[in-house]
Amino acid sequence: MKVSPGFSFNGVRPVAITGWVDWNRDNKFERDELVLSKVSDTAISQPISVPATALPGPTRLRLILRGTLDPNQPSPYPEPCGGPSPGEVADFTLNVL
Ligand SMILES: [Ca+2]
Repeated sequence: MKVSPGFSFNGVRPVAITGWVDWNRDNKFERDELVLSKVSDTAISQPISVPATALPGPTRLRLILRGTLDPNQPSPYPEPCGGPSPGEVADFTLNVL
């Protein structure tokens, strides 16, 4: 997987990038489903290993980008269902074979 943060959040760079995959398709992102957590202002590539327990079929991938200089956040990495501020959340579909 390659992620390119193409913009900043109110001039805040770099950004924290997290990725989650709902491998067991239970509509929850559990701690062991975190596949990416990096701070960068350039494109990053991250290999993803599909766990043997992953269910085949359409699977949700969530990417969250958040500005890392928010003084109200104790960690640059947001939770999968938390609102990144400033930031952006996007969901994609992986087809697990
Ligand atoms: Ca899950």
